[in-house]
Amino acid sequence: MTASTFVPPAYVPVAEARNLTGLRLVLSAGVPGPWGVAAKAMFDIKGIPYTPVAQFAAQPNEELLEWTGHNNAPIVVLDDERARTGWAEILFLAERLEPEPALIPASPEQRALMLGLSHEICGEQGFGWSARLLLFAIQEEAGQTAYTSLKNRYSSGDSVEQCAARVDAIVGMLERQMERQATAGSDYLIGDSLTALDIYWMAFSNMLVAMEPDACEMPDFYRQIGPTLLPRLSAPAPAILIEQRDRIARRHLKLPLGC
Ligand SMILES: N[C@@H](CCC(=O)N[C@@H](CS)C(=O)NCC(=O)O)C(=O)O
Repeated sequence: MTASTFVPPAYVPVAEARNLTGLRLVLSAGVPGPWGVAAKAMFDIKGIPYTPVAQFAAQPNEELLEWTGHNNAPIVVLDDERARTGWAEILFLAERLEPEPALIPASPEQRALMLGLSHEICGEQGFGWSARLLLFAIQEEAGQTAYTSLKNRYSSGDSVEQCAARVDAIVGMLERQMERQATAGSDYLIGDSLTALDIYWMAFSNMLVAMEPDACEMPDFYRQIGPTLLPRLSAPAPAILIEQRDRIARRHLKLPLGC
């Protein structure tokens, strides 16, 4: 076993997990991958029990691939249902398993806005994808090739400039949304209560400004993502968005978030 495939005590290895029933949640061990942090937070907020299973970031994860057909994280497997990997299908499963607290607004207008903005954070060409590709491009410029395999895994064909422009545009849009909400007297990104959108932003904002160690554990290299990306962006991380995610984490989750 190499250091990169050591299964930390909080996780169950794939070989064991695949023989279990119930909800299995595959997460990148030791790395706060934002899609995984968000999925975990949703199940935790709803009080849905799950078995955490280890994925190893940037590794082939052959056993996982053989079990689920996927090698990245998060992956959610409920009993013998199909493995779920997309942010939206994981959200809808969580709502189905435990409707309260609802993380998808009941009103169709708010629901459409919430899902659209969530795609802008989590989906292809969204904040997370674009920030990650920008990071890989900057690392390549500096002659670092450690993440080349991941770059191929997540390639979208976008140029560095397109990635930076997308990150700028999405962060600006979220900032304006939060300003409108604050003016209306809400401290949530949509409506006047917690939705999945607040959770996605909490998880993904670590790529701009890492949460304090007492709020979210993460390796040092992950804390360097924001300082690496921000000089390539047109503006500093908006304070209103960072304050909002800190508030969401403190109010709705048991801290520190672990990985
Ligand atoms: N399946 C997710 C995306 C998941 C994803 O991008 N996972 C990354 C998190 S940074 C990952 O597992 N990276 C490490 C790896 O690929 O080994 C979705 O499209 O909704």
